Amino acid sequence: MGKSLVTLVNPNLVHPPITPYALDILTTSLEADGFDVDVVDLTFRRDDWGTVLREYFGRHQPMLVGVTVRNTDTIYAQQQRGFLADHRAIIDEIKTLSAAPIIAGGVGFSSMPFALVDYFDIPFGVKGPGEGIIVGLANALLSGNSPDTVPGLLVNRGGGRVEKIVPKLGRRGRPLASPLNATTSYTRRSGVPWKVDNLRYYRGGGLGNILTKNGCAYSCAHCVEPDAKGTYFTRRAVESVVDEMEALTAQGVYDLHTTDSEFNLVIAHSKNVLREIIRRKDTDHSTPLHNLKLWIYAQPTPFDDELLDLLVRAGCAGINLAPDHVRDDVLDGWKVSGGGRRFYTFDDVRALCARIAKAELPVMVEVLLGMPGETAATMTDAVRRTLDLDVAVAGYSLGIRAFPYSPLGIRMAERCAGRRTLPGLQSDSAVEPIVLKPRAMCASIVEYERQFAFDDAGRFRPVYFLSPDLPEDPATIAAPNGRWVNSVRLLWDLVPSSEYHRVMLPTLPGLTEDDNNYADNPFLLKLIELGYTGAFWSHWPHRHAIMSGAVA
Ligand code: B12
Ligand code: SF4
Repeated sequence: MGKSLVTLVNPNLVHPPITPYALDILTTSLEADGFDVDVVDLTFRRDDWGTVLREYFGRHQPMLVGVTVRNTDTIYAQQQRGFLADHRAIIDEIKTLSAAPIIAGGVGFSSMPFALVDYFDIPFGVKGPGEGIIVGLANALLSGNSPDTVPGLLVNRGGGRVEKIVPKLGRRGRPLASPLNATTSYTRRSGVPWKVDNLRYYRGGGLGNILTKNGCAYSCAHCVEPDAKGTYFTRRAVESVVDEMEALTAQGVYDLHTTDSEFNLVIAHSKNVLREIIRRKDTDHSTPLHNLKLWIYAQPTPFDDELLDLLVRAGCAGINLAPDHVRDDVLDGWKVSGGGRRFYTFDDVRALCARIAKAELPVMVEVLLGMPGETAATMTDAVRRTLDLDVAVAGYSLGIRAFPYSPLGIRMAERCAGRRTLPGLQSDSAVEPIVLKPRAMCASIVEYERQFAFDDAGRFRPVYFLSPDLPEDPATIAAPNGRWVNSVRLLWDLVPSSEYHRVMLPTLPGLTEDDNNYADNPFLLKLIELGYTGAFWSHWPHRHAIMSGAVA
């Protein structure tokens, strides 16, 4: 028996299921501090989650309930599906079943945490890594201390007022105590009741996951991650990371996707992780790491030959590379380091793809179309030049979700200045022009964040940006819910049908059967049913044969 019981709930109802890694991390820290922890996972019971909650809370009275909110919505311009209403329904049900206070966190949650504490009407929240803070809160509640003594905690004062308990800051404005457990291995389990079941997720989703470092110090205009995860890199201890990989592969979870924002930034650390995997494989013929298949997210630089060689030897199975575009005029001021400098050119991308192809590692390149300055000409150039790359799959998306603290979102709010909408701001569910206010014009942080997900009447209205310089009718651009249909069609026209097999394109209802959205994607669900594992994109070129049953 531990000090007291903390219950962690996973409300993610999207399939294929993704292991709620965060809950293993929180469990590790809470257990290390002497708490009992139950994980109530609703993902595999998405059709009867109410029953699960009623049965669980009928028998258990935790002192604190934690809810993880991984995604706010699909962030996919052509299928703008929201998850917040489902999450709120689950949280409301927990409130009727348990008197325990509720705390929420998660990467999606952290993209608008003040607004979501208010929206879910819960007493507490956390932005960014939450293991230190949830342990602090559980101890404060247990000992009768005020939650206001927990640095970094978001506290709901009611009436739309949410405050952050200011942490003590040290060098370069970083908190004195790291909110992240960067030293120990996180406990990963399979088949243990009331814990995250890593093997079940692997069988049901084809991937496990592993974190080697947290945060991102870069400042790409479209990106929510530096703000939501942390604006600096916190490296995890190399031994602990590889111990964890060994534990997962021993449980039969062979395909591990990195959950770093980008695996190759802080390249010395990435190499050390890979060297440690190789060292164990070379010295121990029985280590389950021989079964490891590692899938990584990477930027085009830094990426030298040594990194490539180490990746191959460590068991890398595929690289998801994000050059995002090919043209300097579009990338300038967009893909930049924390200091505002561009960190790669398209020549770097071309050379890197050639080197990786030589090493026979599959690559998917991601291209993000529709950012400011995009025209039919720049889009044409981007498609042509990326199709020339020697890669297994090229994925194109059109339009970007604007978030309260992504550089693009901040800029859009400043340019609207609470007075006018901007050409390019769009939401499928908007019923009036989208007029954003900068933070300084809002009465509270809650008001500032909320406008990126809800309209004035409280309806879900996620804000997207699509370049108004693309070949759309003026009426489409003027309408708050206009669809960039011409641009989607243009994209399809730019790709010769001989290339369709290896290309992921945005779709519109009725335009095509192919869909590159991960959430409840029919092809993906079929892959899982047939027992495929590994990154979704690696099977994409064979999708027609797989769907028609020609390959199993
Ligand atoms: C890897 C990844 C993927 C992989 C996952 C592979 C795998 N098996 O894990 C794939 C490609 C499959 C994927 C899919 C999707 N993804 Co994704 N993904 C990521 C990525 C890079 C890592 C997520 C992760 O596991 N992080 C590591 C964990 C440990 O960190 P964490 O969850 O933040 O947890 C910490 C804190 O948040 C906090 N915390 C978390 N929960 C809680 C709870 C409490 C109570 C407390 C106190 C604290 C707390 O403490 C934790 C430990 O420090 C993130 C971006 C990022 N850098 O995190 C995007 C990201 C989470 N994905 C995103 C999205 C949108 C999706 C999709 C919906 C895309 C789509 N339309 O199909 C799908 C989701 C489908 C689903 N079933 O949920 C968005 C979410 C944005 C948002 N606002 O909602 C992100 C942020 C990417 C982005 N830049 O926008 N994804
Ligand atoms: S490198 Fe850029 S795109 Fe990648 S996580 Fe960092 S800020 Fe986001």
